[in-house]
Amino acid sequence: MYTDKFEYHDYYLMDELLTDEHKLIRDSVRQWVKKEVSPIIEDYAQRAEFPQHLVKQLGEIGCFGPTIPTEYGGGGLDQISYGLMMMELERCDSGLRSTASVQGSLVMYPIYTYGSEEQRKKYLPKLASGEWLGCFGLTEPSHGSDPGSMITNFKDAGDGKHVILNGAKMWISNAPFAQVAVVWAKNEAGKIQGIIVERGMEGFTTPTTHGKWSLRASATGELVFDNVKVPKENILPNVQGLKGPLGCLSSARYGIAWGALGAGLDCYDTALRYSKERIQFGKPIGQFQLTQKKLAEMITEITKAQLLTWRLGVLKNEGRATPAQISMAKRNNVNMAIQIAREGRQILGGMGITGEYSMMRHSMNLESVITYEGTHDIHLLITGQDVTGLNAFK
Ligand code: TGC
Ligand code: FAD
Repeated sequence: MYTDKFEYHDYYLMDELLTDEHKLIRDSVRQWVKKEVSPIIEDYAQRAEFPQHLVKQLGEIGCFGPTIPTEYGGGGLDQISYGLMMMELERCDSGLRSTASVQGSLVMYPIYTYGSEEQRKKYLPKLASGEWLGCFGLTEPSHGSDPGSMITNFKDAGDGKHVILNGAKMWISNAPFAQVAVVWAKNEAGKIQGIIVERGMEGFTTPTTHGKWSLRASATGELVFDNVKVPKENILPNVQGLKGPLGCLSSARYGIAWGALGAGLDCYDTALRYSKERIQFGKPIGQFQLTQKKLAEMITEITKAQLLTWRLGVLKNEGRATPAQISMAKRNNVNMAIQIAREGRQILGGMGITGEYSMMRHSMNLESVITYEGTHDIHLLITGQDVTGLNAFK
């Protein structure tokens, strides 16, 4: 069974940039992960099962919507606290972080930012506590990188109280277990709006996606809307257009940048420890120059990513982080983590492919992380557009 022997690596003394509260938050999430999740996560991933019992606990330790004000059940914390939490969750498993980032950044964030006061009061406390799980429906079978072309739509039901929702969403994290879905759909004028759909509404189903080799401990599914009658009061009133869902993605991508750092740190830590213990040709494999090259490059990339992410957190706290800066960090850090997982697995030799170590699971998980919330290439093009002023998408 995979156990948690993790040691933190802080080559540039980044801890000195954190407050005592930040360190307390990080360490308490780390302790929870070590006790409650690390001993079971490999089994759940092997069985492709979602550890549903952790949802309530994630709420209890404050991992759902930590930056949402306390009056709505959130933590009222800053962006670096949020990032540190995501780092600790993804150090264990990207699927665990996915559950939390969808709930906080993609479900609570839009309800808080674009919702009415009634919607905030009705949904946020239950989502914060983990009593309800939420999901976010943007991607469609035929529209992934280009969500602006979506076809899911709603029309007035003619009774003055409801709209009729039709369409389908695909690849939706948390969908099979979610009580609430924040769905992005076009209104009769063709403008994108957010609408809250609840489990149990007639015509709404959430088939599970089977056969994934990645994020196996995270539940993924579809959202199918067949003439679903949704109360008009469930429409998010304060945003129209693609900037609504993309604003949520800015929050989630920021969390992923921190999360990927966690996965990279865990892979580096595992590889470093193994390199000192494993003897071949009469010496530890860490003594060979080729192994040292791998490890030295890993800690260099981790340190660069730590600096990038911390600075982004400061800018985000000040309300100055741009979507393009967030894209750069998401892209860089996920790529850094996936490279470290691949190189680290090689340091472990054959043992690297087993569930005795976290490496292969991280490596497979990160194949999703490098694709969702905007692919590696989409983020490159966002940076390209930002620096040239020329749009490659149009
Ligand atoms: P474009 O014309 O560029 O923009 C439309 C409007 O949106 C504004 N905007 C943003 N606003 C806030 N945050 C951002 N990050 C923003 N990016 C753009 C933009 O200013 C504009 O506003 P306005 O007022 O002028 O209308 O849109 P486009 O159609 O050309 O598309 C641009 C593109 C390709 C970058 C974008 O669509 C994109 O990011 N595509 C990738 C799709 C994506 O990331 N999907 C993610 C689905 S959710 C998910 O994967 C969850 S996984 C969760 C988990 O398990 O952890
Ligand atoms: P496509 O858009 O078809 O892209 C295929 C390839 O074409 C990619 O390599 C892409 O980079 C490339 N490409 C596309 N356009 C361009 C271009 N203009 N220039 C150059 N290359 C281009 N979505 C949600 O809404 N909610 C969720 O909770 C959610 N969870 C997910 C969980 C998992 C496990 C996965 C795998 C996905 C999830 N997604 C979710 C969907 C995810 O956001 C999409 O998979 C992603 O945005 C890419 O869309 P696509 O898969 O349709 O690929």
